[in-house]
Formats: sequence, C-alpha cells, structure tokens
Amino acid sequence: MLSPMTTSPAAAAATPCFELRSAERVPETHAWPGIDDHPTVKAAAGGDAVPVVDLGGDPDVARAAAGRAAEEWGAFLLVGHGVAAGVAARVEEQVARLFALPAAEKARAGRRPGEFNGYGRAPRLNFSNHMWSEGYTFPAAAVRAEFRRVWPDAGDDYLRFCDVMEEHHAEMRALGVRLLDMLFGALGLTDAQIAAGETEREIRETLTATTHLNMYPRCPQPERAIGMAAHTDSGFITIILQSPVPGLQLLRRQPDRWVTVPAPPGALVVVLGDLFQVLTNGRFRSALHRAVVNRERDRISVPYFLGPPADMKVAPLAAAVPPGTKAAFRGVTWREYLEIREKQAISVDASVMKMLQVAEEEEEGGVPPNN
Ligand SMILES: O=C(O)CCC(=O)C(=O)O
Repeated sequence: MLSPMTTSPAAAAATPCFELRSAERVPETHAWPGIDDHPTVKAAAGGDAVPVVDLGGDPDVARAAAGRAAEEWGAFLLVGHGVAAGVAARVEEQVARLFALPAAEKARAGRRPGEFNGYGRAPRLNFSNHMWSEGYTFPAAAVRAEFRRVWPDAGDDYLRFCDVMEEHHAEMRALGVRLLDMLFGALGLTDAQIAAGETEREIRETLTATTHLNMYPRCPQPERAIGMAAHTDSGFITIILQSPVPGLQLLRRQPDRWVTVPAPPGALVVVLGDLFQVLTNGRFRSALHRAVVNRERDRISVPYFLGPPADMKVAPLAAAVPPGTKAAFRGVTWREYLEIREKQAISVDASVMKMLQVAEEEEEGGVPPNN
C-alpha cells in the first residue's frame, strides 16, 4: 500500500483525533462499511490453508513452494528464514513503547501536508472514514534522523528504539534480497542468469526500503471497525512481522472470501505488490489484503516494503515473457503508478493494473494518458 512518494493531502491526517485505546464504542467517524462484504475463513485448511515456505529446508522445495504461492496467492508465510532469534520480540516491544507515548510526544512527528513519513493514521488515499489503527512510516535506513522528531533529546529510549529498528532493517534487507533471488529462480531463471542479468542486478542493487509500524488497539466493536482497509501493496515485496495475534486477511476468489493468516511465533508473512506483478508479466500476482481488529488484544504489525527507486522504469522481465508473445504490461515507474492510482481514486480494485495492461492490438510503450 505504501510508497515514499505520496503527496496526497489525505496523508496530512497526522494525529488520531480520537483516543482509540480508551474507547467504549466505535464512533461514526471510525465505523467502516462493508466489513462483511465476503465471508471470513478462520483457521483455514485444505485449499484455504495459507501456503508456507520453509527457507531452512531443501532450496529446490522452497523455490517451488514460493513459486506456487506467488502464482496462486501472491503471499505466503515464511519460516526457517534465519532472522536472528529475538528480533521479532524486540521490535514488538519497541513499537509498543513508541505508540504508548503521550499523544503530544507522538504528535511532534505528525505527518504534515504533502509528507509521507511520520506518525499518524495510515496514509491511505480516498477514504473518508478512519481506520482503527495508528501508524508511523519512515525510510528504513534513516531511523536515527526520523526518530529525533519523537525523542529530540536522543536519550536512552531513543537509542534503544533505533538500535532495534536498525537490526530489523539489516535482517529484512538481507532477507529481501534472498527472497527476490528465490522468486527469480521460481520464474525459471538460473543462478547464473540472475547474476548476469542486468535488470535483475539493477533491481537487487537499487532496492529501496520503507518501514511502516502499525498499532491496532483492541476494539470494543470489532465488527464495526477495520484496522487496515483492503488494498494491494504497490512495490515489489513486503515482509510483515506481526504480533502472535491473527488479524491479517487475504482475499481468495471464486467464491470471494477472506482467509485469516495464522500468526505462529517466529513466522513472517511475505506479500507481493503490484510492481512485482508487472515485473513478472502477471505470472506472480499481488495480493489483496486487509487487517481486522479484535476485542481482546492489541496487535502490532511491521510491514517492510521493498521496491524500486521512484523513477526506475519497471517492465516485465524478458525471462517472464514467453517466446513469441508480447509483454502483458507496459513499463511504469513507481511514481507514475502512484499518480495513476491517486487520480483514479482507486482504493480496492485492480484498476491500476488494468490500465497498465497492454491490449492485444497495442504496442508496449509508456503510461497512457490519464483522463
Ligand atoms: O497489519 C497487517 O498485517 C498488514 C498491514 C498492511 O497491509 C499495511 O500496513 O499496508
């Protein structure tokens, strides 16, 4: 969902105007229509069991499982990933401490008009209602500069927070590159092709990373509120660290239903974004997802968004376009993608992706005019 380039005035919604934590009911400002648009499948089994990829086992098995999951779900649970033990618990502890700060301290870092980074409601476009969450977005590599806004004295709390978030960034960045290579492999590229491919190398070397922190306080009427509205992520790959409290849901089609992603301790969730769907010529798909809230427990999630630089043209990889066919998507930069999405007032459906599709009789080219 997120991207570092958004300039919508909606992003100016800095400080939650209503204290979620002490609420006894969900006010109209936070009531979310259509939560029950589709049935929900909890503790799913069989065809609705969220795929699991184990990076700690046989690499061929992991690659094949990731490829299947990327084609069918656009998302999977990741285990055996080798991220240092304790990182998830440390991140969760620090994020909980951040959001527990007095409102006035968090407000020091509130998003201002046109700004993307900072504290506030999640920077969603085109929603008039509020979600049941607080958020904080920052460039993953710039944690120290960003959080001086919250802790201007740069004291012990600040240092502890920054150490943990930098540890998280280092682990997620390395994991992201591994995942990218594994998914390129699942597309059919050999290690030698991945190493030699100019586009593949450029993608790996220029990856940008944005971290978003979500706090979903327990909610007195979870059936009336949404933690994070349904959306697809816009970049390449998102790696989500979550509390051991389920809340993330993936939309499965025919019949449409929300499948709750389990939250076993230590597992991460990988979600593919729209630009990865473009890059893989539609073979791997982005996943429509949302986060629901519950009555009993707060939930924290930390999506780590990996994508290209804002002005790098993303087009289907040669290896993803079958010989004798033409690319299914035109090339687009992340910035262009977001401009289309913002102008089209798109929130939930796949209209941006439809606009990027190359029609049968059309030549591939730039982004079409947006009218
Ligand atoms: O809370 C979650 O698990 C998902 C969060 C999410 O999709 C987002 O922040 O874009």
